[in-house]
Amino acid sequence: MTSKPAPTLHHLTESQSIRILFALEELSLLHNQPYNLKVYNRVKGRAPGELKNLFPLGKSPILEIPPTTSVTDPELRHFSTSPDPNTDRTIVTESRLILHYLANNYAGNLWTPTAEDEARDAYFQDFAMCTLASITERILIFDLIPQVTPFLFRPITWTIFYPFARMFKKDLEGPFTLMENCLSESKEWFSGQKIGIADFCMMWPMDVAEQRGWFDETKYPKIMGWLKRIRGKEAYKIAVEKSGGYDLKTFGM
Ligand SMILES: N[C@@H](CCC(=O)N[C@@H](CS)C(=O)NCC(=O)O)C(=O)O
Repeated sequence: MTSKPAPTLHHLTESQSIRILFALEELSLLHNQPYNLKVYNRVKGRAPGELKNLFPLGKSPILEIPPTTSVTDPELRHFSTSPDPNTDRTIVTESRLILHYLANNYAGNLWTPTAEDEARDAYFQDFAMCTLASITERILIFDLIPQVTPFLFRPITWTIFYPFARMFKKDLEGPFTLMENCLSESKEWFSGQKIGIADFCMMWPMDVAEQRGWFDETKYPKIMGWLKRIRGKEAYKIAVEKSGGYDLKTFGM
């Protein structure tokens, strides 16, 4: 496949941008598609202000498409912004939209599900970004507050917030059971017979849950098998190596 001008990923350490980095590495290894990477370190746990020069929200991932690249998806213009009127670069934000952009413009049919798996792939994309991520993010707040509280006050915040974290962790049981029941020998990916966008989407909430110890692998062996398949991929290993840090226990703090 002929490669296109390299897009640039603006990546924040210890962040969900890892799935875009992983996808770009897959494209680099399998399609010889080059990309540029700019890594930003977290400052007191947050994104540095300079990301706001690219997009007003200043969150990562941000994918910058060089001006020479034609945007085949006209809808994207609507969701993108070009803060510098002198450049015609396209800025793409929102992880799932970026993954779709990469799939439509660089991946050929690499991540296109079979006709039979189309609905499953679409379902698990939304499931990962909405259902699962909203639970993991809720738990994360209650888990992180005691962790970032000054040492002296930590027992107080822990006493207040831990019961909420424990209560919300129970909300993971339903989604995990559904996920476990959907994986099989013939459909070992959330996208179905082959890895696809749903699998990239699922990585972040699952990495958070597993790294922070909210996931019991003995109860959900098929999900653990999926996680190991992802982590065993060359592109994933390279992505983690290049990411500048992917420790979701400490978030680099
Ligand atoms: N909905 C966005 C979320 C982006 C987002 O919240 N990114 C986090 C990293 S996990 C971030 O940049 N946080 C830094 C901050 O809020 O200061 C997406 O799907 O890409």
